[in-house]
Amino acid sequence: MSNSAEDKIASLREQISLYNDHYYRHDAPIITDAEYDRKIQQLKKLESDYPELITPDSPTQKVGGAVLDGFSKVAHQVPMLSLDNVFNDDDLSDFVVRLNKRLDSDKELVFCAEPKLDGLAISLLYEHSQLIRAATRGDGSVGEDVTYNVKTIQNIPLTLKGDNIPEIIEIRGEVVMPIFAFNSYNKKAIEKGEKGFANPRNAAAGSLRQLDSNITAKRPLAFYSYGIGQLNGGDLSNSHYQRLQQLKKWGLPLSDEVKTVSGIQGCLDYYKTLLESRDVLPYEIDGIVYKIDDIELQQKLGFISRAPRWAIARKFPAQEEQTILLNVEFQVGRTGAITPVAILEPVFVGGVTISRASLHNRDEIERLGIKVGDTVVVRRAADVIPQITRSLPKKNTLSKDIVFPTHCPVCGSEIERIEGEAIARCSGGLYCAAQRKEAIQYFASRKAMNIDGLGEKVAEQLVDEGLINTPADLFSLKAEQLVNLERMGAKKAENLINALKKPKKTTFAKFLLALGIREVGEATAKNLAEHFLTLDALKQADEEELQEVDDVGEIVAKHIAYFFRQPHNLEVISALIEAGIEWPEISPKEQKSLPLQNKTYVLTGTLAKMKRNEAKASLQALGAKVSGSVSSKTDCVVAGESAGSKLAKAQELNISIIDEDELIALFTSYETILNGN
Ligand code: JCF
Repeated sequence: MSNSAEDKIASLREQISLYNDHYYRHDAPIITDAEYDRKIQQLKKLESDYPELITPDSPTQKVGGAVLDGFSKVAHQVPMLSLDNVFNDDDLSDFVVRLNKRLDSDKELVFCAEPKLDGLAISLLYEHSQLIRAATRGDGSVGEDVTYNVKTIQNIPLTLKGDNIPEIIEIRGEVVMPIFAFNSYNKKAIEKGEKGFANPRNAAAGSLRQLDSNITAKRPLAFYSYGIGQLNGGDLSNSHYQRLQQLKKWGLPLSDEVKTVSGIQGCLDYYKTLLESRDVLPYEIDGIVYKIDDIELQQKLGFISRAPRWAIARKFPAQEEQTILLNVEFQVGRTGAITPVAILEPVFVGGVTISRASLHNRDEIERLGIKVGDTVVVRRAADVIPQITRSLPKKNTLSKDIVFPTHCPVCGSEIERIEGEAIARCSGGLYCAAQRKEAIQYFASRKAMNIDGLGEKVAEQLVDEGLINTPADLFSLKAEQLVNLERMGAKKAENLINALKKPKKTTFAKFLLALGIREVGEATAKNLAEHFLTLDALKQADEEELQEVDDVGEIVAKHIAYFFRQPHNLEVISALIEAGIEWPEISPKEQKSLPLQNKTYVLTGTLAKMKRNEAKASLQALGAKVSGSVSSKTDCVVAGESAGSKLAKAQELNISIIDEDELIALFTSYETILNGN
């Protein structure tokens, strides 16, 4: 016997016992299930090589659960066992072959097959049809009394209904949080700034093991039966499958997927079918459970310390693996959105090797609380993009904070993050190479500069070939430069050059739209043009003045002001004007003459009879500017309830002040204008 085997065994047992503690006692695993299974397999292998080292307290010999303080203890009359696992078809076949040998029979064995739900095992004790006690599995002999909590689970009947109900029957099954419920619960938790659960299994276990059943009652849990423990009376079938169907008739929930299958091939086929429908099941499953269907054969086979000999779990490939976060890169999208991307030590999960995963945005990084160097969990469900779902406790004390850049990694422009928005963006706009294609395409689009023959493909080629960097460069293109582009030719090139002559005569509104300022669409561009009349006036407007424009709120005003502060954008604008783009001046006379033309109003305090937005819109409809602060330029202050410093300032500056009723009277007198007549 090698000393190192003994050491390895001791070390594995110690590790596993720590993992068990976190998983079963705290409902907060510190490694993935896949990693845990590998540790158990390693230990099993060593123990089978050195059977003299097996001890009854080895994690391979006992059920891993724990009993929490605060719950009453329940002794299970019939031990609540766990299951042995296999991870491939060969080991599953070996299991069936072994059973045939043990039973000294070569008849094809019939199995009851079912999905292995990833939740928490529970025992429900019914006496005279009444649910009198519910318990967790605990260590298999002693569990926790969770009767009050379990009674809040909607699909568990408090009374069994039907014929031939045994005097005493203990039903065993799994409590889960259905995936749909888990997702919506977590979404809400995250919106509230809470952490959410790592996965549906933790959600179920954490919800059920609450000392306050009011908390459990608020959690969307569900139960599915898988077997019977203690049993007195009744006259049950000798088939495990038929017994489960009987439970269903008495009102107990049963998974729709439970089936009987025959022999090795039957087991393999069932596995394949269920693996394919894994993602459409309402609950998370981590494998298949096969049980000998004949109860007499089950009894003949009996069990070893922690698991029955007549059952096996065939695990599915893991959807979650752990790996190291090596670095975080920041990508710039076509709209300037900055996306942090996790660079991972490559890991095989869900059938593919993953080395990168989007971290979405800064909020997500904060929520995950991850640092470079951390061990993270990567999840990849079939056909879903890989996600980092959580970080595991630090192994690496040298972890480094993820630093969000202040400047665009592509063009060096400042990165802008509007308060209340999750996405940070490069402010480079027209100047940033990452955004060039998008910007040029938008510039040329029908509703903006309307350049015929300049669609997505051509814009891409022009940028990729280095023929243009900004929309201004479009106007110095020569036909000779275009003819060699793919699918272009002389005729098309000439057409495009001709088309580029036309948009030079445009309107101020279309020009503004073409600049692609964030959140400035057609309507806003038109309002801006009509309000400011000239490009210079617009460039100089501050956020407050911008908000005087119809439809321009705080955020849009920020975007506009920001855009015109960027030197790169001003350069592109100058180049465009120099290239000959022009528009007819909008004469102030074209504006409708309105009663409050050139008057500036300030709204302050609380309005009781109308919304502030409505008041603002009506004032603007009458031609007034509505400003956020009182100055010598203010013509009138509307003071609502508990108006404060702005009212005082108006008094100080001797500005005319009206109350809400006077404002309403004003609106009434201009009713015809406000109603659009
Ligand atoms: O779905 C399960 N997690 C599950 C666990 C299903 C079963 O039929 C089980 C089990 C644990 C022990 N059967 C046993 C005997």
